[in-house]
Amino acid sequence: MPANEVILTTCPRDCYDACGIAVIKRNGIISRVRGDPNNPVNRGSLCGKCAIAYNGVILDPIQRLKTPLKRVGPKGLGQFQPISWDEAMETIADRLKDIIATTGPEAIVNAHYTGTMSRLAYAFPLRFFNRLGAGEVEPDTICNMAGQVALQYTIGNALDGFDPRTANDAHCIMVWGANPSHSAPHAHNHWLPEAPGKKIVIDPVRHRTAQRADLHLQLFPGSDNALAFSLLHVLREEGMIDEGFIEEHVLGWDEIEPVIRNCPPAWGETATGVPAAKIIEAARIYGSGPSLLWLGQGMQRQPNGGNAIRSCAMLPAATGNFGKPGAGLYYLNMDGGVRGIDDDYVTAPHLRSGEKKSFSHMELAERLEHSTNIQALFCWNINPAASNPEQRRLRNALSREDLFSVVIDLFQTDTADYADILLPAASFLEFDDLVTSYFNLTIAPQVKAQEPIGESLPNQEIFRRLARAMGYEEPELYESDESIIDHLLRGTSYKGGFDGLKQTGTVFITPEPVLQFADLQFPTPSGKIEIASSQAESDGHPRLPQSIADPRPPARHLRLLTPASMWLMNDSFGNDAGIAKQMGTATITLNPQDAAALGLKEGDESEVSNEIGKILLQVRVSEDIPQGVALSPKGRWPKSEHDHANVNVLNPGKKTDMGESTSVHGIEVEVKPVSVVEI
Ligand SMILES: Nc1nc2c(c(=O)[nH]1)N[C@H]1C(S)=C(S)[C@@H](COP(=O)(O)OP(=O)(O)OC[C@H]3O[C@@H](n4cnc5c(=O)[nH]c(N)nc54)[C@H](O)[C@@H]3O)O[C@H]1N2
Ligand SMILES: Nc1nc2c(c(=O)[nH]1)N[C@H]1C(S)=C(S)[C@@H](COP(=O)(O)OP(=O)(O)OC[C@H]3O[C@@H](n4cnc5c(=O)[nH]c(N)nc54)[C@H](O)[C@@H]3O)O[C@H]1N2
Ligand code: SF4
Ligand SMILES: [Mo]
Repeated sequence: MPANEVILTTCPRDCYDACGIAVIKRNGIISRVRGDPNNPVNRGSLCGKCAIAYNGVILDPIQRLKTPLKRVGPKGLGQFQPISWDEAMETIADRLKDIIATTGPEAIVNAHYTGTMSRLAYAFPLRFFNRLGAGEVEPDTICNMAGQVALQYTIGNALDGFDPRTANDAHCIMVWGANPSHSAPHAHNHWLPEAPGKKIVIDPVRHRTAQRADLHLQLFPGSDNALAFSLLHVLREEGMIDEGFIEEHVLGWDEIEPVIRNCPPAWGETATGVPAAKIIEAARIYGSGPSLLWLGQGMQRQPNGGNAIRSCAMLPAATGNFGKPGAGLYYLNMDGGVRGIDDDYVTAPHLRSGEKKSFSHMELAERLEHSTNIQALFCWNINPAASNPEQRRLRNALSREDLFSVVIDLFQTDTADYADILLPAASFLEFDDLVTSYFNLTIAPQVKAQEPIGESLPNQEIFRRLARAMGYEEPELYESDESIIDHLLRGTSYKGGFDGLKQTGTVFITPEPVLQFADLQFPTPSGKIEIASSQAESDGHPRLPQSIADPRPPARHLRLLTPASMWLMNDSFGNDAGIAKQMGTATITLNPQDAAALGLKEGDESEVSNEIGKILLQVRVSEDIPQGVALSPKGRWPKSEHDHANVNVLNPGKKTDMGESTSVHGIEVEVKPVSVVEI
């Protein structure tokens, strides 16, 4: 073994960047996990959170789960005793067989999401659940389903956006409802500043990307629809509409145009809070494209988030910003399309005999309350006791004695505390896999850099063992990681195999930027962009996007935004001491005028409450937040916080207009000084 060794791997977190990582080993032991200096995206640095956590909690044998555990105390208290893998697998298999025999497999529910996004650890376990016939909590309803449905109606494809490399050809980049400075740090640090075009940010919060933009439109949350209509009004007035493109490729412009005519900038100002002059300026910049439109996930986590995305998607449609360099719309860049990675191969849907029964995350707490619905729950790659709405109700439901819970994680999270059987997952540094950024069109290797800590195992291996314990015979359930990785890579443009990828690190799928919708064929029923959508109509939605903004909260109420934290990755790393030190206590940021009206100043303790819960948060005061809005980042571990709660105790879990998805940025709260709170 060489004394010094560098292993190139990739960060598989749920992050736009998918950074290249160099693991430095000395005498066979990891001495440092750092950014790969040759990686084109992150160029040697990691974000602050991963720089700490990948050298902290991820490598910490004290914090990591090391053996399978079985519950010995009351649910929720996290009292466990170690058991062998064999005993764990037998216990789970016995219980599952019993439920299948007495009630049926759909009473076993699979909750999973993006704790890791490496292809196999993210998706291979679904082969097992397909074979089992388990029910599923529809994964994307906790994150981005409203936007997916809306774009599916409008352009027929939510999963293949513009290629970020085409930014060099763009006159304008509009970042609408995303905060790259937190959620895509290297896009913020490199991609955006290096792009030659003008940057426009549309966000209620004046975050660092907004501060650095040429223009920031600071709209009131939930008023994006109105802003889009008003921008279109200006584009029309200024002759910047591409009539020829509309004629050929857009359905419904004639129907929407009369509405747009009634949405002048002055109306837009009233509806959104953005000064009319800025609406005009933004429209002029966008309209003299080619222009890129990045639709963030934040903006669709609003009660009318689907309608907001449909409204915004009219901008590139009306201005012909498709099918040419420097033009396009981005929401996600997933695997299937141009990358050629066959996700169905990994999940093997053919193993399922009946139809999959799934329901929204917004219903999880309610459904879990009843044993007639759910008798066993699997949680892996997800921490719903921290991330889901109705936190108190969910915790109560998870305490149900007759619910059999299996949790798989690297750490003893809040969700893990409710497990009957808790299984230790290996970290991304401990097995080979593939990583694909959902922003850049890349393919990258995840490479084993050390043995799994304790007896922990990759998700894939855990579900192979479980399949064996269930007595399943389908060979798909036992296919090796190597074989799957090899198969997936063969479908892509990269021909060097996994061994080649390990040497090179991240590769782009083509040498030149991919042109989004190059043939201007849109995979909608008509083949055109459907501003007017019969599909939407037959699903019970309006045929056209609606121009109305959400009503402002009633007096003394604020709209609470809880977006990505700079220091946490969703609900991961909340248990890292270094990160806890950086973050300090949980805060709520208020506009100075709201703070003054509420009798609050910087550093005060406040009680933040609404109809479903309350939480104590330390007040920060900042002009970066508009009046009527409050900001408290997501992702703290409830069990490390006061009263075992994070901001999701305030989330009633109302569904969005489309996709039964989360409207977590649509919460309304009251904020009071703690001294006047009645005890
Ligand atoms: N208030 C509020 N709540 C939100 C949001 C918000 O904006 N505001 N955003 C929502 C969104 S967008 C999302 S995506 C969700 C995400 O919420 P969570 O699902 O809680 O997110 P993560 O922290 O990404 O991952 C969950 C767990 O996966 C574990 N994990 C990591 N790698 C592995 C692995 O290889 N195997 C296994 N078995 N486990 C692993 C991590 O340790 C972590 O405990 O939160 C949602 N909740
Ligand atoms: N550091 C860090 N990075 C992350 C994550 C993390 O937790 N931490 N989470 C990851 C995950 S799972 C996801 S889904 C992505 C999400 O990343 P983003 O797509 O950036 O989404 P959010 O962080 O939810 O919110 C982004 C912005 O939306 C704004 N917003 C809220 N409501 C509205 C509205 O009504 N209109 C408009 N225009 N803007 C609004 C918020 O003010 C916020 O600045 O980030 C990923 N990256
Ligand atoms: S979370 Fe994102 S920014 Fe941080 S290291 Fe991973 S990919 Fe890079
Ligand atoms: Mo997400």
